[in-house]
Amino acid sequence: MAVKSTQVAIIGSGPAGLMLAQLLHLSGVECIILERQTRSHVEGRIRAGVLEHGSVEALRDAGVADRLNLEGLVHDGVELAFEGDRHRICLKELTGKSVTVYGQTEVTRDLIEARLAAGGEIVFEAEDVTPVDVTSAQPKVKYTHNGQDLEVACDFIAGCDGFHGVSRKTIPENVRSEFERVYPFGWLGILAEVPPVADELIYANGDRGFALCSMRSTTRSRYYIQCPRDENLDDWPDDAIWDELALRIGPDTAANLTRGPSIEKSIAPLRSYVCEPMRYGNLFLAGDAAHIVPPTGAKGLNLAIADVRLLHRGFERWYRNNTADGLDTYSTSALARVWKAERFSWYLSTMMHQFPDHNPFERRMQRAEFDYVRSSQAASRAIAENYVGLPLD
Ligand code: RFL
Ligand code: PHB
Repeated sequence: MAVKSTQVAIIGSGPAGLMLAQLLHLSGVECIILERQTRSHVEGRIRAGVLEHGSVEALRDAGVADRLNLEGLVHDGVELAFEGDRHRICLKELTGKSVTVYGQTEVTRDLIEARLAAGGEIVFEAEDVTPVDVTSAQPKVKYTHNGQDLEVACDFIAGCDGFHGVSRKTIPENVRSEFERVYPFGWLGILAEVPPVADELIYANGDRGFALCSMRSTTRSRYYIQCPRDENLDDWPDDAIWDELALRIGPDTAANLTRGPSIEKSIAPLRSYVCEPMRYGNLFLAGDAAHIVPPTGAKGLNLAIADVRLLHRGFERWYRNNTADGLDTYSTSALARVWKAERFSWYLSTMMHQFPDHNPFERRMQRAEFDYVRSSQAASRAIAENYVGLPLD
């Protein structure tokens, strides 16, 4: 069996794995990325759209923000709407910070380009990737590529392989604790080459359910509507999505809605999930491999970036200063931040969706929460500071 060796083996080339590889490269630490999918599949996935202030800074510091600086749309506010009433959260005024609309697809492309330009390795279409001996000082990752059995010998493994990856399952069940809430609905998303309905994002809760108006650029819109968890995409021709979206955002906003053929449509179920701890021996989990948030708070991609910034600090201290302290505190420090993002995502999801099992009391609670946020600068600021992103530590 052919054996390669490196310092850090990274499983998964989503934003977590790619960003970690870029940060390690800048620190002079060797790594190899093993990715199950093809490059075009990884670059074609449509997912997140909003970058926190700290994520933008991190991408700049990592030297991968040339296009982000040119094409990213800086948003100083975001709108919440409840049964036709509207409230703008003034992010910039309340926190001094903004968010940037720049698709995860673009972040991924920029990071892959930077890695390949630096001569770094990404093994696409790696099959049967399996971490082994993770509690020993010489862990390995076995995999198959082009029909050949291969192995990477390393000091550490970074499990950045998303929610359905293999890394988390390597942690024995009696060692890991899992915390989960599955929501009784999903988001049906549509991407279209049409100008956005408004300059800023709108999160709307109405009688017919939640809707989100987002965008990728001034000419490309991304919209979502709440749908039953087991909804079938085939039941949603484009026209039906546009009609439903228009009803949910109300006539005033819908007057500015431009419709067009979908470039992409998908359904994502909503889930909150955390695995503790995020370390087992010399295996470290980062991003969706360790936690999932419902997309309402726009936190998933940002948490992935925050995790690998912390993990990179740990590796840097190990290789530069010969100390394990950053690696030893990684799981605890990352989880402290993860739980706050879980809370915010759960809170906003709970306020902004129609729950099939809610009774009129719970609906009134949502209304009261919205009215309180609208009337209180402190409550609006609490939303704003979470939305632009909490400090790394
Ligand atoms: P990823 O992106 O899932 O990448 C994991 C990578 O690992 C690979 N992989 C394997 N490789 C080798 N061997 C195996 N056995 C493997 N198993 C898996 C996969 O092919 C993949 O390439 O995880 P990562 O890097 O942790 O990044 C997390 C983010 O992708 C995710 O949190 C966000 O997309 C969530 N999210 C949003 N986050 C935000 O911050 N802001 C948003 O506005 C936002 N909107 C969203 C979202 C997610 C959505 N969906 C589709 C769930 C909107 C939606 C609709
Ligand atoms: C997106 O543009 O895909 C998006 C924006 C904000 C969210 C979730 C998704 O909260």
